[in-house]
Amino acid sequence: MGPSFWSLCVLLCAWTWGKSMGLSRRRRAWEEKGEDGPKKCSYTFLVPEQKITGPICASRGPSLPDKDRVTRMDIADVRELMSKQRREIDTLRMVVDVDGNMVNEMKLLRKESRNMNSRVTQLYMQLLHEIIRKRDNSLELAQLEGRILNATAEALRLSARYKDLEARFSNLAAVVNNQSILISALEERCLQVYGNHRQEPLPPPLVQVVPENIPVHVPRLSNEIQRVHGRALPRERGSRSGLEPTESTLELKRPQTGNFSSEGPFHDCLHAMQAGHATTGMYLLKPEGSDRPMQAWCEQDVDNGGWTIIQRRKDGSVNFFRNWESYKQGFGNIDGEHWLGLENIYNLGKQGDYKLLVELQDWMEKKVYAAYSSFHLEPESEAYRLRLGTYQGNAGDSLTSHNGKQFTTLDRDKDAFTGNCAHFYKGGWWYNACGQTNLNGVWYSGGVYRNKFQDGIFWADYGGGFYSMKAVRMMIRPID
Ligand SMILES: [Ca+2]
Repeated sequence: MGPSFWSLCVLLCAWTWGKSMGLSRRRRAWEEKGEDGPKKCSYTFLVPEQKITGPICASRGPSLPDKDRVTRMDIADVRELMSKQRREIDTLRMVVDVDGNMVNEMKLLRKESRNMNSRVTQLYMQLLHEIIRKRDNSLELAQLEGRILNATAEALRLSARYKDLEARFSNLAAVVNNQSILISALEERCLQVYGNHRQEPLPPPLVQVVPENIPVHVPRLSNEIQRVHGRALPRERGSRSGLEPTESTLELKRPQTGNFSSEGPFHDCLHAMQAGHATTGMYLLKPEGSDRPMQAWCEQDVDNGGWTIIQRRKDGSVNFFRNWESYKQGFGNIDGEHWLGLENIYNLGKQGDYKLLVELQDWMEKKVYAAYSSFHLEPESEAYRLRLGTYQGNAGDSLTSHNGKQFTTLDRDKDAFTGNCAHFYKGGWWYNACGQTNLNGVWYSGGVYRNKFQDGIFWADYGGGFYSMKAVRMMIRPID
């Protein structure tokens, strides 16, 4: 259908619409006048085809009255309403979308909340576990403290008991000492009363000095026990029962182990140290004016070093009950027990002004010392008379009473006693009658010993006459 057709239709409609309007006005006039109108006729309207976007209500029934007819205004209203509803729908859809996002977020938040809850639960369980563990630790600590307290109380009790035993032992040792003295006196009286014609020399008086505190060693072994285990002791070792004097002179042997300096000879150990030999050990010495070298042990660590060892006791491995020649030449092992020799000591001492240090060690490993400000020996023609300076130390002065005395051995009696002190004291020494110390006596294991004579390695001012030292060293050094 072309545009001319649509134009024709519009014109026809306009014409018919004008006629109908005129007729309708005339009909209303007729109706107002109460007259019957002209004959009814029907009209056909051709309207342009329209694009319907919304719902259309159509009725197939009888034609609606005018007031019920759909007009353009109604359609526009409907369209406006529809568009409004559409906008509202869009709005609602957007709201729905937003709500959907919120729902997702809520879901995520709920999931996160669940995770947090499980984490909180886990932490709570851990906390409970920690609390229980700490409570257990507290209990354990309390138990440990209790045990420590018990152990401390036990230690205190044992300490008190030990002190008590120590005091009782000191008393007993003093009693033993006194009884030994008493027994000796009784024996002497017995001999006098009943007349003994064997012409045995009277023993020397026993040392009366018994300090209040005798060094205590646990377990304390007596010389009796020592004899029971005699096979464990060196053959040379002195013992009361089988002790015989030794006449041979032991050569001073080079030790198999230990320090040994091949340099030298030096005048003394201080000379060796000043020559750069600061290591304690064995050195070759040759005092000035002496025609023969000797081996000696140099102590370079004690008291600034430079000390020449002239005598050493430590384990009873060497017999010190020897004759004059042996004491003159020296004997023993330089790295163990030995006597450097009176002639060597004399040669060392005449080089200058020397001092003497006596180091004593008891059976509790305690060390004490006695130092003398000067020391030298007179020549053999004077039987190596001892010349000492003043005492200083913590062992007590038991050697000054021997100052000015000559040396006595079993075969050369130079002491002030009627008999020979070397016979009773089982050694060689600058005996008086017989004296306050006997460092070349018999090495007794355990400290306190019991014997008819005081022949142990005693230092009367430290331990009394019946306490034998575990270790002794005598050393000399030029005065600074
Ligand atoms: Ca004598």
